[in-house]
Amino acid sequence: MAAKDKLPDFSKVGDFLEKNSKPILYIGGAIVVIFLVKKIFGSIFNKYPSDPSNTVIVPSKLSITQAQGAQIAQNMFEAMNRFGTDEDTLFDSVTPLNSEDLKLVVKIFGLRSYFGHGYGAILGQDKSLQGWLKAELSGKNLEDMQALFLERGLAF
Ligand SMILES: [Ca+2]
Repeated sequence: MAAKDKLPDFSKVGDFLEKNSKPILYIGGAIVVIFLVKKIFGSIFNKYPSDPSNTVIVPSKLSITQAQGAQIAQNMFEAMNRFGTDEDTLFDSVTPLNSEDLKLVVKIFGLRSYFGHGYGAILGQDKSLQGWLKAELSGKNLEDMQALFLERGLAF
């Protein structure tokens, strides 16, 4: 009977939530669903091909500076983070790089959330530079880019 006596209080709380917080609950629920979907699909597709954050770079083998590597990573990001893809910028970016340079660019690029045609913070999946390239390029362009990476010891 004690539980029954408390029921009106719970009902009031329920009424309050129903009247005032329904939109917030829906949004909260939607966010939970999005993160669950990200988690589930992320375990299948995420971090492709792998998180490069622990890659060891040998400075003496670099032909570019850290700043140049950062600029190249940014240029490649911008070439992909748009509707369609600026293929010329991608190939012009990778072609002059040696193996260590490309490793540095991949490391600086890190994992960035990809959704649809470019960056997507909430719905996206974390992808490495190679993951972005695989999502953005197709056919001959993808094969040619994979060949450039393979020549530099970074097959994907
Ligand atoms: Ca794009």
